[in-house]
Amino acid sequence: RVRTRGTSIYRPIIYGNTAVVLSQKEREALSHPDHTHRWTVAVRSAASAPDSDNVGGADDLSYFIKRVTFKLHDTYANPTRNVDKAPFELSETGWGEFEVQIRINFVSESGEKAIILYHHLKLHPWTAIGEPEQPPPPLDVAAKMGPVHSWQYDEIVFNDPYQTFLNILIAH
Ligand code: SLL
Repeated sequence: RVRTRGTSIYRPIIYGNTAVVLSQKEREALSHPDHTHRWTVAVRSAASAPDSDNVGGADDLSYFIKRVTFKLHDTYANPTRNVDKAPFELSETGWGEFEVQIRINFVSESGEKAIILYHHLKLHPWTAIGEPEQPPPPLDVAAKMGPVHSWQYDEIVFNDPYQTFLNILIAH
């Protein structure tokens, strides 16, 4: 297999989460009534324009990503969650914020090592900026404020990729 020399190519992504407060009815329907939020953590393409419902594009990243593993807090049953096809996202319910480890494995043709990203799962809306001691608003207030979004932009850079992988990237 041939590595290209002096080539660098990147793919823009966003990763992060959205969260909503569960209604009393929804909470009662759960096997964990102490859970207060439903959230979705995801890796998405940043190559196409976001629309109002979907942060990031609807692009399918599976032409270069084989698997995304979301490692959740140990309080979750089976905290290691593999997602093997697009959309690379995971939804859960819970009561607390924590750091999610996001491992991205690339298609085998790439010969690339996995990369690991970290995202602080955000459930609570911002309160006053510059007042870090401020507690989050009570749930009924937060519910009226609507979904919480926390997303980061990044670029996955491939240096001297294999020619076959470069062709795959360029073809998309
Ligand atoms: C901490 N921030 O650092 C906390 C951890 C863990 C959240 C929060 C669900 C657990 C379950 C859940 O929301 N865990 O399955 O009941 O200590």
